[in-house]
Amino acid sequence: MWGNAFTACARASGTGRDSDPGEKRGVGAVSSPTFNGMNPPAASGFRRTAITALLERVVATTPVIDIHTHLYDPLLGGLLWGMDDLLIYHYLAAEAFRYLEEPPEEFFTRPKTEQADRIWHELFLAHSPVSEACQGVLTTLHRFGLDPHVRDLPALRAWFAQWPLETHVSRTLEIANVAKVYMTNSPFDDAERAVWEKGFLRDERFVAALRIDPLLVDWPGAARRLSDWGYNVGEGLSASTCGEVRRFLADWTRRLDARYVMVSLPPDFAFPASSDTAQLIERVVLPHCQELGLPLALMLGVRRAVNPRLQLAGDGVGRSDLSALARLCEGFPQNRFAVTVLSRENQHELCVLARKFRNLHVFGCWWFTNVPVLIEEITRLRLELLGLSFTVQHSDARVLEQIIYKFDHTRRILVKVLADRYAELAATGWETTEAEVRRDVRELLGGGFERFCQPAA
Ligand code: HDL
Ligand code: ZN
Repeated sequence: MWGNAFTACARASGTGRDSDPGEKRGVGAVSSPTFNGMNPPAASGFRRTAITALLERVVATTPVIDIHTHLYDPLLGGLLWGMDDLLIYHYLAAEAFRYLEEPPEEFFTRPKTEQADRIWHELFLAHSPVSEACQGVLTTLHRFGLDPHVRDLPALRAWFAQWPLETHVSRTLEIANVAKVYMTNSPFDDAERAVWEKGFLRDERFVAALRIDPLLVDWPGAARRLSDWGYNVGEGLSASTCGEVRRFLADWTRRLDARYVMVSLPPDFAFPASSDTAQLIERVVLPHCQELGLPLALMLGVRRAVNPRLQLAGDGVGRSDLSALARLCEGFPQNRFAVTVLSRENQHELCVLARKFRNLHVFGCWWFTNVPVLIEEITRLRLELLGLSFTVQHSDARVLEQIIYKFDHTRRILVKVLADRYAELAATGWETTEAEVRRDVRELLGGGFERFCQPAA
């Protein structure tokens, strides 16, 4: 029982009454006495220490299933890695543009190393790297055993450049303790489509997700492309056109062995509606997902190209009307929806909706919410409203090594938040075994999502 695990930890940490071997304590004996029916006091210091020590071990050693990234199977091509890609990541570029004199258009014409030089100077040398994206680079270097304090960018570049990619991929996944990576795979990406059509030997650690934004947010443009690819579609959403779009989705779901279908939608996404987006979701995407037993992953609240001059760094955020999500969950109980929202203001409402609809799985602290202050706030909110039935984090990594810091930072917060919850349990006398803690953490770090993805029996 927790008492054993807990006592062992207390003994190991050499603190507290419970480490006294002479005392025989039965179930509940470790709980604090109730004071005239008042709530027992929160778990005292030594108990917290024991709980935190156990959680640090369990959270660190529980492999993560990373359910949304922009990483690629090494043989698919397009995988970004190494020091320059870490530095020119669009999160850092956006922060550097706040200091750089030159216009973004000029900056983007420069070679990657020159862009990285400028970002390194502005965000690490001329100003302390206190932002989450900057600290992430330093956490990553530290976990590789590198000392960025030398501030020698050429030496850091050379360290990365020496490794064969396959070796580096395996070592990075091992350091991050990530067991599986869900990619973002788009047939609308010309380079990627060509490799899928030719075929390649898959790395089982990288699984596919079919990303269909162009289909849903720019139907006229997508219709022209589907037509070029041999799908007999017209611009109007006739029954035959919808049938052809389903054939397109079926072809690519099969080619990728896609585990879910994903789209990101703007804050003004409405459902039900007469828009192409709503009509295609209702008449094509959801029937396809239901037929193949796939969840539809929705990422809601992104305002694309708020400042297009910043390219990938130019997107912004807006608060979504989540009544659209409520109508989807209610209207399509046979479909499953994995959802994350970009606006902090939408987080509470999303949790309440998840309490109403079991076909809604909440995941991740996406993009602008992937900062410690909000990861902690959002994870506490979800634990207190949803218990363990959500997925704490996805990395959204675009550069291989980012999975190290994105999960290192989340794991630290998860230990803190879970320690509070388990300490509250312990203070009521509820003992949790180490096996139960391991089960709970597995659930939160991707196990629950993979079960959510399984078609109903
Ligand atoms: O649409 C998305 O999948 C977002 O995650 C964007 O790719 C965004 O640019 C990003 O990388 N966020 O972390
Ligand atoms: Zn993403």
